[in-house]
Amino acid sequence: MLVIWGRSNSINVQKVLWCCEEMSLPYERIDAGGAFGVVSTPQYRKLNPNGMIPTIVDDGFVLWESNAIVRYLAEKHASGTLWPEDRKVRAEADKWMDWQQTTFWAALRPLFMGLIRTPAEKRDPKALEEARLATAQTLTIVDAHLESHTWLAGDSFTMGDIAMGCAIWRWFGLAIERPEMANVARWFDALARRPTYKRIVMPPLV
Ligand SMILES: N[C@@H](CCC(=O)N[C@@H](CS)C(=O)NCC(=O)O)C(=O)O
Repeated sequence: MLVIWGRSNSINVQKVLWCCEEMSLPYERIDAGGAFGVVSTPQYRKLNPNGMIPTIVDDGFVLWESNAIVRYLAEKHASGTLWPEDRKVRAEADKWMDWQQTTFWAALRPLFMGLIRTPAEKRDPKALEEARLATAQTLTIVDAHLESHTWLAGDSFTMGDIAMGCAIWRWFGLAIERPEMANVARWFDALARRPTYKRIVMPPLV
């Protein structure tokens, strides 16, 4: 059986869990990272020398990097759905996955870490406000794209929505002021209607 290492409240672990649940793929999850530790042990470092989560072991095949894992699993088990068969649609999905990690999460992470993982007395209000504005600005790109697309890669739900969907809950789930973005809100509502998203991604942020 597929083994997934990582605590369930991690954005990057959630991508993998949600992907599996969308495909009804059975897995065993082992807590690691954060308060669970494990990631610094020599045994874990043999699997993932970065000491990060998630890591998967699939029939002896070890893989880390959340988006690479989602691509691997989607190609293996969900060709034609999460993994679009059309090369251009697949490239679009791929693009949003990379954008989520390199651009969107880079903007949002300081806000998320500041508000959720930092005690109130240690927060830097100026840095938080800068991150809030930078994230809102970055999100206008998604909002404009979703004006003419139902899902990120086009007409159907794909692996691109998985990566960005995990990140967008870190925006809508925060107690912050958010500018109105009708298309992002419509897309988020559609995600929130998926039982798998509700179960894996939408528990309160911790
Ligand atoms: N680029 C990596 C980033 C992995 C990453 O940053 N993981 C975080 C959790 S979201 C982590 O391992 N943090 C240390 C810990 O939880 O102990 C990926 O996408 O898998």
